[in-house]
Amino acid sequence: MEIYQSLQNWSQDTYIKAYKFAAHAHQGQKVPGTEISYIMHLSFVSMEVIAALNVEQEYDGNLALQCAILHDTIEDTNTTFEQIKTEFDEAVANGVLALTKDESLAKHLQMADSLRRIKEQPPEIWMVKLADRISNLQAPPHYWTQDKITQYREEAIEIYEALKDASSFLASRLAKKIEDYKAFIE
Ligand SMILES: [Mn+2]
Repeated sequence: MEIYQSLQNWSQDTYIKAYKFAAHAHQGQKVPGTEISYIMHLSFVSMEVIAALNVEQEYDGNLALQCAILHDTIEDTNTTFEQIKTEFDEAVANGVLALTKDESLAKHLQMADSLRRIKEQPPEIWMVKLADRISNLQAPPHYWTQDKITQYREEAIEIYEALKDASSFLASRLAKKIEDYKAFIE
């Protein structure tokens, strides 16, 4: 039997552990505007990260993927920073916290604040934010107004400008999604 010398820089077992944790944490949540389980979003975000890791092999794939899968746990579930630190490690917990909006701030300040905190983290965390917005630039929920859709696209440009240096693969994919998203603006 041939042993395949993989260049893969992440582990399936690490992925599964994070995914199970997130599946429990997000249990019962749906993708907004649909009846689809919320974890589909986590599958898409982590898939985008894996696609980037295939070609940008200098990154810590386990850090990127754990943060991709867990990125909404502090923001959207009862999960705490301490729990993630205990169950995973401090780098993962710091990454997830940076990816969490500070809801004590006024809404219009939250994105700039989050981007500033993400930029203090390693590039793997920047990649997750790029992958998150790539995944979210699909057809908007039916109840979004034109203003909201326009604003969401502008916010995506802000994310692109702030974080593009972490991954040219994800940056070019996000640029394409931002272009395509014009189709939803009347
Ligand atoms: Mn997300």
